[in-house]
Amino acid sequence: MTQTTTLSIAALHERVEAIFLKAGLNGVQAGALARVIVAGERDACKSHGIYRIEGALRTVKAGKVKADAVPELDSNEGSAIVKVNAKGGFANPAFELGVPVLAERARKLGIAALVINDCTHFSALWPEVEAVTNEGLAGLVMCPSYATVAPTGGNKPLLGTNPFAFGWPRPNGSPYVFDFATSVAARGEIELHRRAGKQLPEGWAIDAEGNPTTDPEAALAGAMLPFGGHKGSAIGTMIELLAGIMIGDLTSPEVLDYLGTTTLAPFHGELIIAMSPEAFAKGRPGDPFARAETLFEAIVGQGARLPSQRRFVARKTSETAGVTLTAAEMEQLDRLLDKGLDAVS
Ligand code: NDP
Ligand code: PYC
Repeated sequence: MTQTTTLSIAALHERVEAIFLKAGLNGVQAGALARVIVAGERDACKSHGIYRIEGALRTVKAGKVKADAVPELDSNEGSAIVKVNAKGGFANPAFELGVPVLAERARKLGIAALVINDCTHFSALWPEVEAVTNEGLAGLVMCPSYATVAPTGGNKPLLGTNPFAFGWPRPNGSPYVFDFATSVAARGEIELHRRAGKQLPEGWAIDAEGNPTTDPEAALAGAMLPFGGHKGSAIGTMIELLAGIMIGDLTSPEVLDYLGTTTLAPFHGELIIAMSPEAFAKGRPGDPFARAETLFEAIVGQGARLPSQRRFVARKTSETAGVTLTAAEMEQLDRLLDKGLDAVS
């Protein structure tokens, strides 16, 4: 039987934060990174859990992210556009700094956007979209990545896996949240298949010659495919436009040029839009939250499940029983804590 260890969420957080502090990150960076990585493990999202620590440390060691960055808020008084410059650090502390002002502005104006510039982003988007729904607001979050996805009809990496997340607050329960890559799968999933020696499902990727492949190595050397053919390709392109070009930050091909590799976490910007359902529905019949519940009940009533329900079930289990890690994962955490940046190449 494989040996496992179960840790409380707080104990796992303490370990992960200690790893980042040992690696030279300042408190604001280490705390925010530990929160998002532990949330990934807690919610059984392995592709953005502790597996991401090494990539973050490699990026620090390569000098492509500033370990001591302190994000700066430009609240742009009265405007619907709030900006945070991450100052070359990770996106997560920049988001934490900007979200209270974003929420205050969206409640006042009905809609507001948070623009994060000059950040390294490796995490899932649902923690951010849930921070918006926790404020009683609907949220849209998106960012580019690096050129790893061929546009539909093409055969070379150009678009990023460009994640896209949406959240709707529900007064009496967990929010409605979806969050996915605009490629068939996140790149982290391909890497996890490679590490496990498993073939990919068909339709995820093409090799360097443009032929379909199920070999993770060939897929990493070739290109991933957008989800839903031309539809995912267009949404991925929209994200390059809105969360790259429109906010004056890097697009996925520019990120790859800058980094020269996909083994480091990507450096670019991020766009978060918050909307007040009450403000949009004002003067129209019906309560938007009650009407949304009717829609959700109809979906579930057909036997379908709402996105994020798997995560919320996993979260409940972790909150009561803790997070279970394999012996290899525990060894990885111990090694990273012991050796700091010397543990990564
Ligand atoms: P998945 O395909 O695993 O899941 C996408 C969403 O669909 C989730 O909200 C999931 O909910 C939901 N879902 C899955 N199956 C069903 C179903 N049968 N019925 C209803 N809903 C369902 O996501 P991806 O692999 O595309 O992305 C994984 C993560 O990677 C995301 O969090 C994304 O933000 C992150 N990512 C980050 C990038 C970055 O640059 N920072 C780049 C690319 C991806 P549930 O979780 O409950 O199953
Ligand atoms: O899983 O595709 C991915 C990814 C890219 C950058 C961060 N996550």
